[in-house]
Amino acid sequence: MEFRKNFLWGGAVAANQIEGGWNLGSKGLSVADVAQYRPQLDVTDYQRQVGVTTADIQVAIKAQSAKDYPKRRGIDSYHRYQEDIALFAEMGFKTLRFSIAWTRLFPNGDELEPNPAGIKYYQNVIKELKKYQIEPLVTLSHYEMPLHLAVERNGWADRRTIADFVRFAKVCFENFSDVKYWLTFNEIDSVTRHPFTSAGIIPDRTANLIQAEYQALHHQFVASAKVTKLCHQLIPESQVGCMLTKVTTYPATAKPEDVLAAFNKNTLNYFCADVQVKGEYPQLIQQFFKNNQIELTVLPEDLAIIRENTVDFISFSYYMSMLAAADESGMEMTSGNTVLGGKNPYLETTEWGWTVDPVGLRISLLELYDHYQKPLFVVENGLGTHDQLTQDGKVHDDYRIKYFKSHLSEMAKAVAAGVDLLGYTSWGPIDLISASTSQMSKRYGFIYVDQDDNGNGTLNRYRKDSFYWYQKVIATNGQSL
Ligand code: BGP
Repeated sequence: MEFRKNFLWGGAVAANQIEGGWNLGSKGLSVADVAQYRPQLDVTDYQRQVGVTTADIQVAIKAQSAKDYPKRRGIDSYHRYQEDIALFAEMGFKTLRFSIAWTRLFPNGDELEPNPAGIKYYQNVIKELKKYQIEPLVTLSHYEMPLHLAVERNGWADRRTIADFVRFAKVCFENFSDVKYWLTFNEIDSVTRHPFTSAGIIPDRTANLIQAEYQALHHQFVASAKVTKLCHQLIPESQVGCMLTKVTTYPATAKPEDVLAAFNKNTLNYFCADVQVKGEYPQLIQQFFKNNQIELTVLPEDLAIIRENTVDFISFSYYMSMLAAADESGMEMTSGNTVLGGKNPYLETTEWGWTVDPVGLRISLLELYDHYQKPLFVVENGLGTHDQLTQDGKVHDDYRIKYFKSHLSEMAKAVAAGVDLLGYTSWGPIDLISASTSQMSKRYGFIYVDQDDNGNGTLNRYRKDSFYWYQKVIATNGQSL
């Protein structure tokens, strides 16, 4: 097995989980800035975000406290990006996946002119990366749409958001034109799992939530196709990818009814890729819409835009697999990455109940490549744990090394089987605020950040044992695992 010569090893972060500086440089509030820290949060609540109400948002807008809203403080990368990038460079990163906070460039989302301070900030970040020959991989939208657009018009459920997003993307392409790799929407399929953070939809005032979610998704597909076209025009050598949550579902038993249940879940999981890679809505999803009384407003030109502007590569997050059965009533359930499914008795789970399934990564790579014959990019994968910082500033995270070893060796087998893989970015190479729980104590990093769930700590950075392990993996292009 050999990874390609210029294989893009690195890590992935999102603006709202690292930057902090939520009100600096004229930044506006985003949906992430009002996501509360709720340690007892049940993941099924998070999935539907039933807890998000108009009243909550009004309280959050007024609040100045970053204690209750930990994404507002992040890990202070807004001020410390140079130090963080130097650490990534020390590990030998070839790429860093990060996102642009829309609200730094357009505080409300619908202004006509961008905020120069926001542009400057990301130009500095990109300059710093280039200094170390680290290729930026930029996500345009990672759960951080302007709150104003959510409050004023239910976010992506409103067609006008397409034009605002295209304006934002154009500013990015014009001002960050030495970025070659772009992703449009992080885990685009998540709109139907957490509609507020993914699409700015406020559930308590949405009459037909399912309908609004699929309409929002349609608008995102159109926006994604439009900005793909624009990116290719403005940056001719650019490569634009879609980004999916890959959760492979296995049948709970060999019973044909269970196999069918797994097939149905996987088909839904593929739907967003089908639209963005093949350029059309699959027949089965169209029938699903009819069967569920979902009636989308689709303009005639939408389908042509989607058809003519498909993506160059497919990127995805991979954390786990799940089980499905025809009758799930008596089944032990598990959840993770805001997906709910049956628990697999053959696999272990993390402290947060996420199933650990390295072979599932190989299966995902093989399935996706077989389905679409497009280059793939693993842009998220990792283990969230509690870590212990020792007196002498070390973190002995052999469990993390074990996790990565098993996943990377399965990934290598997929490459050996013929999968065209562009790169691998682990999730959260530096500890950051968790997306689903807003906890700091759920750590993914090779680098430890001294901060607790309440925002106490020096914010100093420490190299964990896994830091040196990953450094060697990159130096040997994956030969030494
Ligand atoms: C993905 C998101 C990331 C990230 C990751 C881990 O769904 O794209 O933003 O946070 O999951 O999830 P969590 O932070 O909830 O552990």
